[in-house]
Amino acid sequence: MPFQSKFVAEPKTAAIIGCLFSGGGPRGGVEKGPVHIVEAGLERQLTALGWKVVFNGYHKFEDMKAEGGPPIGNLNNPRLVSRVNESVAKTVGSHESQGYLPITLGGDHSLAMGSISGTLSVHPDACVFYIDAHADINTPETSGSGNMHGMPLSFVLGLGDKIPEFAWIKSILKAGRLVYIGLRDLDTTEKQILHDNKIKAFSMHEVDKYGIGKVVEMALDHVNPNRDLPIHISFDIDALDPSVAPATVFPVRGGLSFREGRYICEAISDTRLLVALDVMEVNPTVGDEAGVRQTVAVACSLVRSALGETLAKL
Ligand SMILES: [Mn+2]
Repeated sequence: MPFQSKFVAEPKTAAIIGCLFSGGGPRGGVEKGPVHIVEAGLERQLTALGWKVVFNGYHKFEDMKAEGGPPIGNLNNPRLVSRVNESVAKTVGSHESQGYLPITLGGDHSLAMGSISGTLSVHPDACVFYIDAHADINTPETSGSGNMHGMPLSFVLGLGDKIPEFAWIKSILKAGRLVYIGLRDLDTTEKQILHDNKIKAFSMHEVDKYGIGKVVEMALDHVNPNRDLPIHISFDIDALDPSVAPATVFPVRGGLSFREGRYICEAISDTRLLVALDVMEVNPTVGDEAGVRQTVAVACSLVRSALGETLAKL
């Protein structure tokens, strides 16, 4: 069945937002992810699925200077992360307000702060499927590392102390509109945050126990019981097992299979409610060339499955 969404205008148009950014993580390399994904032929692959594709070059954020200023807690690069994400939020929001489907390619996962904020600026009732090995929900107060790719959700949920630098984040995601799939490596502080805020999470334990089909259905029942709210998918490539997607900085054993990852995208695509997709943390500087090529191909495949390529109803 070709892709359809209540929220995407005809002719269906995908906007590729390639964010060459690694300032939210501990080391570089991940800023090269989008170039590899685009050069693998993503535009052509989406065109073959019947999409118009808008790609206005990469976002390099070179004009963003954010040096100096007093430290903000233990945060690394807080001003740069804030400005980059404010810009990403505007870009994502402007595409969605035109009826386009933005595909935000990272880069490190701090970019979800911007992409999800952009979606909420246009669709305040949107829900978020966060597909990740990690919870990315530390607050500046609970983070041990200060790396902001481990915190985007605490910002979009409005948790933790308010930081003036991030006052541009105005649309707040309700905890009941967030659901995780694929978790398997959480800090104790993050488990507490999930518990305190009653956030629904389907870890790999639930994927094993129920199977991916049932898990996606239960996740939809939780965040989108009437199947009428817009859906934003934020997919960290490290949700997949390292044997499937090795080129990422924080691989964790026991992850989603290739088919499980694709199934999540296919099933959400089937709801006709998709408004935005992120694919994050592909790092072409990790591992050997074959592993990078495989990870990039898998990333493209996830995008295609969210945009209508499916094994259902052949
Ligand atoms: Mn992540």
